[in-house]
Amino acid sequence: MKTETVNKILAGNVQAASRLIRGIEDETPAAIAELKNIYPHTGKAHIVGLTGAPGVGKSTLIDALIAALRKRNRTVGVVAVDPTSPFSGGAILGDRVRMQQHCVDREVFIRSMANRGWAGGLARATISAVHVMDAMGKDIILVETVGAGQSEVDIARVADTAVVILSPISGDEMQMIKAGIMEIADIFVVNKADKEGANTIASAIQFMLEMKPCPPPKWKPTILLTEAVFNKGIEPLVDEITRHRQYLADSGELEKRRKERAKLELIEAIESSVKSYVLQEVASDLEKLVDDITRRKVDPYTAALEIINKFSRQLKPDAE
Ligand SMILES: Nc1nc2c(ncn2[C@@H]2O[C@H](COP(=O)(O)OP(=O)(O)O)[C@@H](O)[C@H]2O)c(=O)[nH]1
Ligand SMILES: [Mg+2]
Repeated sequence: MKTETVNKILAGNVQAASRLIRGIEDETPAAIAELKNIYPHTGKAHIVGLTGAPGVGKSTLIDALIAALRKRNRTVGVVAVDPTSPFSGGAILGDRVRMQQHCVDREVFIRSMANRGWAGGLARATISAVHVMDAMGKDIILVETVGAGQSEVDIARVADTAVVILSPISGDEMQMIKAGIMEIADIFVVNKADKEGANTIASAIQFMLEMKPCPPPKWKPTILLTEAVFNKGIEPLVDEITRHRQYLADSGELEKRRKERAKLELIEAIESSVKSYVLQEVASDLEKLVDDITRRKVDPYTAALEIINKFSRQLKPDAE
């Protein structure tokens, strides 16, 4: 259905898009319903995830990438998932301020997602914001996430192309390797190459890549050195991102990745709908069950199974 909001978003209207994303963050029913109308208009953008520990230079790099992409006449969307201080409850302002220079450019749309502490919602809100920007017609959408298992947003679940960023002074390489983040990288960036130790990190990544299992993967990740703050190494990064998109399309991998993501999104949607439906239905019994569990009359798993069994009997009246 083409509502007024949809028409505005398809035309690239920033206010309408912002309003919808805010609605999705707040999980208002109207915004969730509007997503349904947006969805048929998505799937065109190249979604690029940029992940790395705090301070490696992701935002600075994105800033430089925006400028380089605009020079190539590509329209850009940015979704920044910020780590949130549990005290302030707000997104870190720095990112917004730093990327502000592009705000006047109509072809660039930037949103910082604030994690207000709701479980599982951040991933969903992020993916939805990506969908909105996709519908707006952005050619490329950059998603900034904090890596190393600190974020609930897994870029592999959002992005077509995963860029993993390290820096010589972050000292988080081992952590990244442990967290399995290296495996999802399509492109490696060693930022702050102006600092000592960049080549050491690049060699360590190279060494690790050579230990990849047989048969070797079709796509061999490249390791690029950048100095985001001095705008160095940005053009080769844009080239590599573009090359990866081409590889995805040519190899059939794009289709495969998008299918996997659609499946994850579906499963997540089922989980959350079933959960809210069941909880609503058993609301009156919940208190009693909780009491029973607290008194050790029943364990949580058996109690959960009993609820589920009750539902499946309702769904299949002939069973039993
Ligand atoms: N020396 C140096 N500093 C950089 C470089 N890129 C970013 N920085 C600085 O590193 C700090 C963290 O950058 P930021 O983009 O906020 O990192 P993020 O947390 O990964 O988004 C800032 O003070 C940047 O100016 C670089 O290439 N070289
Ligand atoms: Mg940042």
